Amino acid sequence: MNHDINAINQKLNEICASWPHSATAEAMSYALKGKGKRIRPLIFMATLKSLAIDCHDYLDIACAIEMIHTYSLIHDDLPGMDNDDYRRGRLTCHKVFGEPIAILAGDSLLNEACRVIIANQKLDSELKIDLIDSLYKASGIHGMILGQEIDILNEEKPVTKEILARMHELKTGALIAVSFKLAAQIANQNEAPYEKMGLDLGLAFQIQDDILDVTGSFEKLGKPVGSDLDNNKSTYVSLLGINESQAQLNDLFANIDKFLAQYDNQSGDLAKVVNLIKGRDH
Ligand code: GRG
Repeated sequence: MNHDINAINQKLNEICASWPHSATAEAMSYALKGKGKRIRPLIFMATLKSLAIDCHDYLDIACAIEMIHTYSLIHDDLPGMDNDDYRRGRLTCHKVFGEPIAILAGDSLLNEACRVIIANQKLDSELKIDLIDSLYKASGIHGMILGQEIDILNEEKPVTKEILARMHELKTGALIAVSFKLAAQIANQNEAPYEKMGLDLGLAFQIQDDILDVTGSFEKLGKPVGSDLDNNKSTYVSLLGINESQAQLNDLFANIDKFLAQYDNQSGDLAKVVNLIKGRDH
């Protein structure tokens, strides 16, 4: 796993070095090089490995996913959204570079992610178009952005468990699910079970996030605890309490284990990433 994280970080450094010297590029690199867990690119690489594909040929695609995730974090932290001062253990992008440059940095990461996929040497053009379609569908108005909108429009309102689940499926689940899906597309496998597993894992990830927002610490999380409550957000914990949230989390992980028993290969690469998520404290 550490080897994969190092490979992702090395490739991200190369991508950052390709940008013209500018304040925006500096802000993009600052946000990307923070201590992210690299969960989404690790999922993508582990899924490729479980399908017996050499994931190192597709490190650039792994980085494209991380670039889109990082753009979403920069924009989510802006004063017009969650207005957060800390992310990945240090000041947020807009706190260091100012709001206008942080907006441009997020926009540019979204653009550059597409260019990085186009530049891949291994994939044929048709498959590249399919991958770009899946990734931008998941991160745009059909996925993450719609989830973010539901989140914003429901702030300070009591929401049902169904609305909360849909919001998280789109906001957090879609990008995690597409990390599985892109690997299945490259391996020319049926994408459906991978996407379903990704949505379950995305929801589990989000419930954990809600629990950690209450039980975590600034040192571990790299951001203040209780920020959801401070922003008057409905969370699994505020809706169901810690015990019921934990029970739902256990059910989701039980489903995920069933998937792993069927689809993970003997090297257990996907199980390693799932275990990383199961045991996370930030
Ligand atoms: C602004 C378009 C737009 C979308 C924002 C993903 C998102 C939508 C907002 C992030 C807010 C948030 C903290 C959601 C909870 C789940 C989540 C995505 C946590 C951050 O992901 P990690 O834990 O972060 O993988 P690292 O820093 O490890 O990469």
